[in-house]
Amino acid sequence: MNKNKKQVVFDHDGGIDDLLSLMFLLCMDEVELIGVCVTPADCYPDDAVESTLKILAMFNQQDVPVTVGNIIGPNPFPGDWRAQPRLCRALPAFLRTEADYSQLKPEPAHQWLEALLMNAEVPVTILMTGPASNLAKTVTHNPGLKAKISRVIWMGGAVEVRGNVAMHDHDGSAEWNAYWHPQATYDLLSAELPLVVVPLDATNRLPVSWPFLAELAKIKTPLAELAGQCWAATVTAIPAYEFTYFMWDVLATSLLTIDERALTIQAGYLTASVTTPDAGRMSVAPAGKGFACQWLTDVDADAVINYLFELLQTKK
Ligand code: AGV
Ligand code: CA
Repeated sequence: MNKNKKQVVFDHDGGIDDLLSLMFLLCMDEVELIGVCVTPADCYPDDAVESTLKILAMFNQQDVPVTVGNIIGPNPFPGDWRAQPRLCRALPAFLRTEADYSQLKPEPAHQWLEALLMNAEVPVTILMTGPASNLAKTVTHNPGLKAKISRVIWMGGAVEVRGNVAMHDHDGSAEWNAYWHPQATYDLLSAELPLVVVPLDATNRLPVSWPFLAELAKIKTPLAELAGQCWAATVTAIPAYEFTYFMWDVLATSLLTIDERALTIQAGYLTASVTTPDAGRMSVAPAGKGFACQWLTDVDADAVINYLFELLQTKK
């Protein structure tokens, strides 16, 4: 363990921007990745595990343990979305790389996380870019472990903007990570961890736009090329009701190390609904009714993009 580096557990759910997030995280010199949890939400876990192991191998991180969650939220993601990141497995850079399956540990993610926190000598940062089911279960089961967590960054929720769920049992007010397992969302908030939520309010500023892709294409490193290929896969494969892919998870990941002047962070109280028709909806609540946390209300998109480009250029 390198005590000068931030100790980070990354819990993701295998989407294309989750995989991009793993690449960016591994470019950060100030971060030591100590484990990856795969939540079987917006992915098929076999795809997500293989792509995760291959990205770790690309960065020579074959010592990092990987686990898969066995908690399944009540509101499954659309199958087309879950299948979309399989495309990454077909890219030449992935096909050329060997996955080391000895990194894949047999215990379910939340059990692995509980043991990791129990044994942690220094507080751990937890980055989550999928539903919060593993951490919610861990801290509900063993609240004493909260002392071992220095910061939680979670991409999830829509606070003062509309959500992105379009399902027959829903009024559209929730974001998908919060909706997949509404009770986990509530449990995460009610644990009152040192939590920063990265909701759609902020990620809406960062669409994967054609000008963005054109700027990225000017960086001619192998990693920038690979990132461009992954993002290219997001411009068409989107079902009818939503045509824009955003840098949801990548923004949340950048919070690990970005200069905070790029961010507008609000402190207050949030709560979440667990019932239809607005399950997973997050809202601001008065003190006593909601749970203390912080959330991003806005972000300087140019500053974030410049930072991402910097990361791509400094590594390999
Ligand atoms: O709601 C955003 C979350 C992020 O963690 N995910 C995708 C990101 O990984 C769900 C999602 C919303 N819209 C989507 C999503 C879309 N059009 N395609 C795939 N996933
Ligand atoms: Ca995700």
